[in-house]
Formats: sequence, C-alpha cells, structure tokens
Amino acid sequence: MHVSGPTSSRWTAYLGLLSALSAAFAPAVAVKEHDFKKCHQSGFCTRNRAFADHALAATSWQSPYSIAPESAEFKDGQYHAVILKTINDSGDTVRLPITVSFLESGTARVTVDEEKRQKREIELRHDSKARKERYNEAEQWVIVGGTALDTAAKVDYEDKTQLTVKYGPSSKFEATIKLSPFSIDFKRDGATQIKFNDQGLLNVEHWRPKIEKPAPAPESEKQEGESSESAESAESTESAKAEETKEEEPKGEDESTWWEETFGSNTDSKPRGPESVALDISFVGYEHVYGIPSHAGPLSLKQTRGGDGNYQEPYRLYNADVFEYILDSPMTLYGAIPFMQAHRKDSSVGVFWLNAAETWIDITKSKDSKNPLSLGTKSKTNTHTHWISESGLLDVFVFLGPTPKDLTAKYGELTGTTAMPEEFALGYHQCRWNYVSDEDVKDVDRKMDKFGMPYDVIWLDIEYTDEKKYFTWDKHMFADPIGMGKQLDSHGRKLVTIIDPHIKNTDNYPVVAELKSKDLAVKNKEGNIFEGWCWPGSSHWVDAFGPAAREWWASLFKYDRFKGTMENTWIWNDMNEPSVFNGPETTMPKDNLHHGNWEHRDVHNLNGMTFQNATYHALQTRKPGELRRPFVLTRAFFAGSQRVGAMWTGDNQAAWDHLQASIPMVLSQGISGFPFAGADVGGFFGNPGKDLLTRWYQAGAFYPFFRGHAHIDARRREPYLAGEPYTTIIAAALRLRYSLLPSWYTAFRHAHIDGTPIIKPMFYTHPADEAGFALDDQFFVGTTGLLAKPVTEEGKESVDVWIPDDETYYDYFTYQVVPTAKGKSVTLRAPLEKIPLLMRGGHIFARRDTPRRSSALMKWDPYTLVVVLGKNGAAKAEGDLYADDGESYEFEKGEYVHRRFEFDGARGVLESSDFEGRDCATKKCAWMDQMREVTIDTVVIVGAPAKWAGKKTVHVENQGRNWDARIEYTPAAEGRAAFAVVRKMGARVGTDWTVDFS
Ligand code: NBV
Repeated sequence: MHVSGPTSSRWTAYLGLLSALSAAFAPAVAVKEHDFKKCHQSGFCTRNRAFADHALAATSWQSPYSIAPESAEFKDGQYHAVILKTINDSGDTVRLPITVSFLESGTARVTVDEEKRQKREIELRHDSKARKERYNEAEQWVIVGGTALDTAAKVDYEDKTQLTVKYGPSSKFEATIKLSPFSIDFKRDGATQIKFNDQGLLNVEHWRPKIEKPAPAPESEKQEGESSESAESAESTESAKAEETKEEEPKGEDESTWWEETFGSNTDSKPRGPESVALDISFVGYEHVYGIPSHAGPLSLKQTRGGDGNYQEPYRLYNADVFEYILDSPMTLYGAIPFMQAHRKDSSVGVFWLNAAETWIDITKSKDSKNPLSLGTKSKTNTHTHWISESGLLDVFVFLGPTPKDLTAKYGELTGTTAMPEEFALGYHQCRWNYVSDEDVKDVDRKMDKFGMPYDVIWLDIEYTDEKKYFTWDKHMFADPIGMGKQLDSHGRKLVTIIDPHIKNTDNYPVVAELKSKDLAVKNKEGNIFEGWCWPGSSHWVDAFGPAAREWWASLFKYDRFKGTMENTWIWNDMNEPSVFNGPETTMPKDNLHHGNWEHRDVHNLNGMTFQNATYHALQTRKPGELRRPFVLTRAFFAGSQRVGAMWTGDNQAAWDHLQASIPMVLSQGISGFPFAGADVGGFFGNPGKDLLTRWYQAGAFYPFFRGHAHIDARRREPYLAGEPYTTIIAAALRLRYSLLPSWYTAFRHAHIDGTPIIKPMFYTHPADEAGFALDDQFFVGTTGLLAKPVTEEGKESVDVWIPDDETYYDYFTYQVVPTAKGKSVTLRAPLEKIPLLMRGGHIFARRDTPRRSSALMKWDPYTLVVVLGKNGAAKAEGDLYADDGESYEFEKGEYVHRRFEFDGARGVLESSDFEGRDCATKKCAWMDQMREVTIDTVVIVGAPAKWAGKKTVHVENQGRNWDARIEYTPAAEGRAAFAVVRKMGARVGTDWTVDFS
C-alpha cells in the first residue's frame, strides 16, 4: 500500500509510517498486475486449464467420471448417486457422492462431494488442525430460501445409460442425467439450454497421500523462494518445474503445485494437497453471458482464451485489495458473486456456482452453423464456460428462465434480496479521506446548505480514530463528536464512520485485549492468533465466522461503548477482503484458520460478507427497543451481501475512463442480485478536472448508491468548491436526485421484494431486441421509464442513445419529443449542464419537487406525479409509488403505502389503487394514517391530447369527496410535446382516487 505525494504537515508523520510500511510490504504505486496471480501462477487454475486443453485437443477424450448405476436413486425430488472417478489405468476409482435436487421454484441444484472427505478418512500434512471435510457451510451463509424440494418432479424416462426428470412449473423443465461419462442436459420446453460436462472438463481433485520424492535439484530450490515480481520469471519457474516433473515421471500428473505453492514471499502449506473442483457449463445457443461481478469490464462478458479483442486470462473471483485497478480486465476486484446469466433473443438462463474459494472462469464461444443442440432456436452461437474453484464442494444451481426477471427473482429467492434501506441512504453521501476534525465536518455541513446542495450523510474515514484504533476518536481533532452528530441531526442528516476488521495490536487498547482474551481472532496455520500488517501496523483480525465473535462485535457498538456515536451514526466496513499488507496478494494466507477450523482458502470470498453481517446485526442491537434498518457499506462482498447493506466499486481514479467503466460495473451488480451499488463520484485517486467532476455528479445521481469520495492526497472537492458554472450544475444534479427520491425508493422496494435490479440494462428491459444485448452505457431507472445515458467522455456535447422500441420518448427537462425509431440511435445534445435523460411514453412516476436540505426534511412533502403518455396520448400509462416511514421495520407489518397509478387514455381518467389490491380501509394499511395529510399536489401530463386545450378544470374524486382542480394546458410547439399541469390536485396519496380529464 502506498500513499504518495505532498500533503499538509498534519499527515507528515503518518505518511512517514506509511512509506515505511509501503517499502516493506507493498511497493505499489498503481496496481501491478503481477502483484496478483494470473492463471499460470495459480496451481489449480493451471492444472485445470491444462486438463481442458488436453481434453479439447484430444480426438477421443472421454471424461473419467461415471455414475455407478447401482448407486442411483430418485426420491422426493432428489436424485442421489455416486460418481466414480477413474484415477489410473488399473481402473481404480474414487467415490464422489452426487445429489441433484429439483426445487419447487423450478431451480435445480447439483452438489458433488468426496466420500473420503465426508468420512474424514484423510490425513492432513504438517500436523494441520484444519477440517478434513470439503467446505460445506457456504450454504449456511448464503442460502436463505427457495430450497423446498419439488416432490412433483418425476422420472419421465430411464434406461441403463440415462434418466430424464421432468420438473418445475407445469413440468416444462427437464434434466437428462447421462451415466457414463457423467453429464447433464437441462432443457426447457424440450430444447437444451444448459449442459454440464459436455466438454468433459469435470474435475474433482481427490485427496491422496503425499508420496515423498527425491529432493528436487538445487536450481529448482533456488527458484522456489523467488519473488513473483516478474510474471515471466514466475512462469519460467512453473514451466521449469513442470519440465522436471515430466522427466522424473513421464506419465504422471504435474504435481509441482500440489503440496505447496509460493507466490511472492509467501508459501501456502496446503495441508490437504490438491482439491480443486471444476466443471464445464455450456449455454447452448446463447451468445451473451453477464454477471460474475466484480470486474472492470463490459457487461456482456468477453471470451478469455485469447483471440481478437478477447482476454487471455479467465475471469477471477478472489476478493482482493487491488488498489488503483486497471480497466477492461478479467482480474479480480474486491467482491465476488459467482452468478451468471446467459441471454439470447427472448430467453435467459443461468447458473449460480456456490463456492467461496478462489475461482476462475474461462469463457469461450463457438459458432456452430448447424447447431444441432439448440433445437428450434435460430441462434448459432454457444457459450462455453469453465468454472474452476480451489477447494470446497461442487455446488451449482441452474435457472432455466425464460426471462431475465425470472433469473433475478429465482436467484433472489435463494440468496435473499436487497435489504430495504432507510430512505436517507438513497440521498447523496459526502465523503473524503479525511474530514480532519469535527469543525471541518460542521463547516462542510453548513456550506452544503449555503450552496443549496442537498445531502444526507457525511463520512469519516480512518483518520478520525486515535491511531487507527477503531471505536476510539482522535481526541484533539474530534473533541466533540456528539456536538457534531447533533448539528447533523438538526437537519435529519447522518454520520458514517469507518470501522475496519483489523484490530491494532497494541497495549492499552481494550478492544484488542478482549479480542485476544476471548480468543475471537483469525488464527494462523499453527492455531495461534494471526498477526499481520494493516493501517494500524501490527494487527489481528476479528473472525466474524464465529457466533461468539459476532456477539462480542455487537457489544462494541453500544452507545455507551463506542462513545461519541449516536442514533444517526452508521458504519462503513472497508478492507474486509481482508486486506493484509504483508499477506500473499495483500490478503490472508490461505492456510490461516477460521472458526470451526476451516481454512481461509475455503472461505476467502465469504470473509467480507461475514464481517459486514456482524456489523449490520451489531447496529440492530445498539440499544434495546431501538430497531431501525442499519446502513453498512462494504467493500468486499459475496452472494448474499445484498441482505446487509450497500457496496461500492473501490479505489477508482479521477479519470474519464473510470467514470465510463463505473456504469457497466454498477449494472452488473444489479443483474447479479446486489443492486445497491455505486462508484466513488469524482474518482478516488487523483484530482478530477471540473468537467469530469461535474459529469461524474450527473452520472452518480443515477447510481443506486451515490457518494462522492476522494483520496487523502487529493485536493478538496466538496461540490460547492467547483465554482461557477459547475457549482450550479452539480447542485442541479443533486436536486434531480432528491426530487426523484420517491421513485428511487420505489425501485428499492421492487429490489427488496423480488430481486429486480434498480437500474436496468437494455437486455433486461427489452429481452427480444438483440441490438441492445451488448449495450452497457445506458439504462432504465426502476419502473419510471426514465432512460439515462450519462456523458462519460471528455469534451462530449452530445450522446447517441439507442432506442429499444417504438414508444414515444421525450426529453426529461424540455418535453421535446425525441425523433426516435425502434432499434436506431438518436443523437441528443448534451452540453455540460445537460444530463441526457429521456422519458418513455406509457409510464407514471412520482417526484417531490420542493427543494430541501435532506431527505428527512422531505418526509411529509406533497408529491408530483408525472404521467408520460405514449403514442397519440391514447395509450395507457402506468406506474407505482412506494412509501413507508423510511427507517423502521414497521413496513414488514404492512405499514406502507404502495399505490398503482393508471392513466386510461380512452376514458381520460387517471386512477390510484392499492398496488397489491389490499383493502386499505382495514388496519393493514395503517401507515396511511400517518400519511393522511400527504397529498398529490401536482400532476404533469406530458404528451397531453390536443382536445384538452382550453380546459380549465379536471374533476377529482377521493374517498367520496369530489372537487375540481385547476389545469393548465400548453400546446405543442417546435417539437415540444403538449403538456398539461394540474395544480393543487389534493388527493391523499395513500387512498384511492381518480382524476377525470374527459
Ligand atoms: O480508509 C482509507 C481508504 C478509503 O478511503 C477507500 O475508500 C478504501 O477503498 N481505504 C481504501 C484504504 C486504503 C486506500 C489506499
């Protein structure tokens, strides 16, 4: 880790320490690709790629995995059998129990374990205390529902070689399990969609004892300790070793990375030897695959086996503190979600690879002119994926769609959906590393008000602590945190403070004393407390896998323990990959031990989630009786993290290409079940020019998580500092976000209910329009019909927006009718002050138009409804609005308003009804009482029919009361649509009402 460049004297001592640390442990200025492994530097990745090369090149390759026919049994929606892996020419086999579960939801699950490991009949090397089983607890962290078995699933056909099970809704799904070699075909409506082991790349590296060989030649010993500074030298070491093994054992496997592996100065002791699991999964007839975040690359994933424009490396999932990451790369980033969607015209299918160990995914596509496998589809491309994990079970869920929405819903059912956040969390967050004092915070707070810039949260990075001891304050700079908290609270604002998982190893720090005495930290391979380096210097890591550790962690957040915090303090968890400055790839040694003696190798990608989860639950128990929805931001994440907070994309740079990259990254999060996502607005490293900063605010106003952040060396860049015209333009972007908060909150409600992304790419909203499948720079917001295309290029004053259908599109700000044609791009003028934002005909969305300082202050404001009429104003328009108290869990008891709005062009009537068809006369809609006085004040109808010209009033009916409201009609002119505005409409938002325009 390196912090460079001049800075104020206050940081000099601190930077001195950092430089020392940097020099000693992480000599990086920007990410050096070779600080992180490439496939050829990872033994199990190399072995599996080699296995694939061999299988795919061989003319008569036969996968050595077959089901023992006598072992197979189908019962109550589950198929149990034993796969026999033939391991030598004498026909010796290893037993791998397999379960195929058919779930009520229509999802299928394939789980493969290893019998010897289940029975713990293995020996560990080096007297290791690690568990003998394959890691089988990922499910306990990740899966929260949707696992009920489909007992109606039935065997439809069976002979000696295969069996077919019909399952899912109306039995339209089918799985054909072939016994020898083992493979599975998943079909929907009779057509193959997904194939397992079609290419024969299934590989479960079974346990075996190490047979000691003669000591290696002296040269190779020399190479063993060599650093990985140079990828080439590491490569040559690998190949030298491979060569050597070949000479010794011409027929044997390459064992060079089986028993231990060195990267940089760290040697992984691998007490269980090789244990990877790998499988090829083919998407038959599918050209696009999406998902497996986080990577800084396009939404539609690239091929990874070389070739024009393709990557050479597999996509990697191994949560890491990558530090100034590079773009357009499959290299790993801070979080991992092993969920992939494949899409073709009108069909989506997908898989979820439930494995928390280091994972690599190769993607290739094959053109198949006849394509006999895709029965009935016209597509001629198949996408082949090769999933490779270092350890653990092979555990894969299969989703057969057919819509992208089915995929996100089924995945959400399994791993949970986005926690419903407090409303403030959707506002703007002002962060930097660091606000230097409580006075500084209060000053920023005042200035935001002075410049008319709404915001909800100000953040404190690591410097607020006393020497990086979390749960303490720097007493000189933050003498009065409560005073600071109160000033923020006076405008409904919040404070977020950072709490990292590394605990300073020092005297007179009760937190570390307790961590040690209670034995709650991560252990090293010997079973002693693990010590490594991070911001505070020597540190220990809380092991949030253990229940006692989580309970203790919760105790630290009580108001009387973490003094200086109050009800409006929330938490940021950074560095939870975990980042360990002197560890391999800046993280923990894989042979470290966690609760239950699971090796870090098995659980690495889960680590960040367990920590965020511990914090989330801690915040729910700060004070008895105080139950509010916590806000916790995390950097590291896994499948399921969406249940406990928000994420951001880590340390980006103040550069146009990083602004550009942020959009596909945030979209990818959304379609992978974790949509509460954003990137550092302005870019973390470096100093954005004013145009860039402004454009970034305009884009950030459309990230589900909207936070400005900056590195400690970056110049101050609170948005009011930009100067005119920038300040005014940024303020307008912030206000746009705030006026649309009701619609953002509604989008979060949908994400919470069924996993729907908050911002949606074209393939998701228009799954039949192939030209949109690779687009990842424009998106729709929730159900609003708002189509945004942020400007992400320097000096650009126009953008081309691709129009997915033949609806009418209007400019959001001017109501100009955009001359569009389905499937064509339209060029929009976008000078700096303009955000390219269109409204699609046929939608209704809600706003709050009174500018306020924070979301809390808007809580009882009236709404504006924008009704955007489609072609000729005759078509229907619809939309919805969700509102609740914005902070408690009462919404779970039905305390909310969720309205459906429909405009019927033929009748000329706009109508509001309960979204779920609830009868709101009953107590179920009790929140309505509190919203009693909250009304729809204004209704704007864009594309209003000409026959309304001259109309002075419209008739409102609300709960048996009737009145007329004023309407102003403005005729169309010079390309601008006609529009009408109803003022003081006055109907109560939570109730049924109609407005008659006829
Ligand atoms: O805590 C300091 C930073 C933080 O500002 C940033 O957002 C994190 O991604 N943190 C990383 C530590 C190191 C940054 C070089």
